[in-house]
This record gives sequence, structure tokens and C-alpha cells, in this order.
Amino acid sequence: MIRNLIVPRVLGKTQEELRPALELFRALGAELVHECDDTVAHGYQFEVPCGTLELLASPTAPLSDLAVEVSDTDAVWEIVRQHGVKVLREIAEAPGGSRFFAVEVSGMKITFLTFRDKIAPENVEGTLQAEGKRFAIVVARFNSFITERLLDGALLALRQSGASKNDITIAHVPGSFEIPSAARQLAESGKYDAIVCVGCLLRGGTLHYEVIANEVTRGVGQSAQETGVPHAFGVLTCDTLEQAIDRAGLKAGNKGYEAGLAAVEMASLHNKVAEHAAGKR
Ligand code: DLZ
Repeated sequence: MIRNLIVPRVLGKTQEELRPALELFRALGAELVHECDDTVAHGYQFEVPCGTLELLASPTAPLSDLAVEVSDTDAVWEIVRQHGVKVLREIAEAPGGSRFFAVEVSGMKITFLTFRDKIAPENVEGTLQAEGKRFAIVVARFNSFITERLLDGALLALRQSGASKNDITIAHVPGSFEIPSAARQLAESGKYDAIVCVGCLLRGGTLHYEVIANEVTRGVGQSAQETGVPHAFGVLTCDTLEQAIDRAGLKAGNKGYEAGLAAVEMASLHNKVAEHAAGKR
């Protein structure tokens, strides 16, 4: 519930007296996140990696010894009332944009407050909603006993997330080595919101296993980065067939299903980041 501890310090009676300190902190790279101006003080809050320094200009001494920024002043107000703590200022909106109240406990004057307009980091997150989005799955035939189960998993994830059958294309390639080129062609067509790559490389059966595994991983990653279309990686790289069976639906879940969900989330995130970036312009 507590977001931040703020210890206000009055450095002068006027803003003019505050200016040298403001300029110094700005020059040091502290970010001005909030400016408040109420009847008794004018405050500037600078955010630093661990803590907030508030510089105040005020003709009077600060009301409190400690300011505690909380996520919900009203909820804290209820807790304080239940504890029978002495109230110095009833809960109210301050002209400077905060909702606050002040109490005295053990001789310490504390102000609890929430800022309405404080700068907060912005979060952009994808959802698992696939309605209206188009997907391509590239699946290797080699080790089809495994890859068919991975394909089923990927299809299930897409369908459960709301993708229509008509919006899913499945491209079959001979082996995992061929996945990147097919994925790239599909991505470059501009018809798909995300590509799911499905294959199974077994160390036991492939002498040049490391080489192929590295190449497939690099190729899929490169296709994603250069086309800008999200690619999910559902290519198993296992030492034994038993491990592969586990990862294709038994003990260790189904990696095709996981890749399907990753594709849905990344397709959604891709759109959201684009909208977010457009809004920033
Ligand atoms: C040739 C080969 C071998 C030995 N092992 C695998 C494997 O474990 N998993 C897989 O997906 N593909 C394998 N391949 C086929 C290659 O990926 C590729 O299809 C062929 O080398 C033809 O280019």
C-alpha cells in the first residue's frame, strides 16, 4: 500500500531561494515528476532511483515530519481511524493535486497522501485475444511422431484464444533446417500477425545436431527481427526421444501449445506497441 516515503525539507521561503537547488538537481539528472502549489508551500519532487527528494519554498515550517505516499489515501484513512490515532488534518483534496490527511503518532507528524497526476512508468502488455488475427504455423515433417503433437498443441492454443480456422495457415517443411526460410516467406507476405515455428531436433539421431539447432534458432530470430512479424519458437531440441515425448504433451506440457500462446501474446503486443508509439508522436 505504501508507495514511497517523502521527507519534505523547506530550503527557503520563496521559489527564488529554491532555484539554485532546483538547478543543481536537474543538472545531476534527477527527474522532476511532480510540482505542487498549495496555500502554504510550492514543492518540486525529483525522482531518483531509490527515493524522492522534495524541495519546498514556504514561509512556514513543514506541517509534518514525514510524508508517506500511498496508493489509496481513503483506505489508509480508514486504517488510521480504526487505530484511534490523533488527526491533525482531516482527509481532503489539496489544491496542488494531492489527496491527503495528517496525523500525529508518538510525537511524529505524518502526512499520508496520493498524487493524482504523478508521472508513472507506462506498461504495455499483450493479451491472449486472437480474434481477427491471422497466424501461420510452419511445421517440420522430420520426427513427425513428435511434431504432429506439437502442431496439435499450437492449433489448440490459437483456437482457444479465439483465432478462426480460416485465419490459420499451416506450412509443412521437410525438416527443422527448412523452417526459417518458410517462416520468412510467410512473414514477408504481410498476411500474418505472427508465425509459429514447430519442429523437433534429436541429438541422438543427428550428428550435426548443434549446427542445425543453432542455424534454426538464428534463422527464426533473424526472420522475426528483419520482418518485424513476431515468431514463436516451438522447435524442440532434445537429447532423447523420451525427452521429446515429455515435451510434446506428457510430463513437461506441450511446447507447441506454449509457442501458440506466445504467438498470440506477441501479435497483440506488437499492435499495442505500434499504437502506443503512434500516440507518443
Ligand atoms: C537430416 C536431419 C536429421 C539427421 N535430423 C533431423 C532432426 O532431428 N530433426 C529435424 O527436424 N530434421 C532433421 N534432419 C532434416 C534436416 O532438418 C533437413 O530437412 C535436411 O537436412 C534437408 O535439408
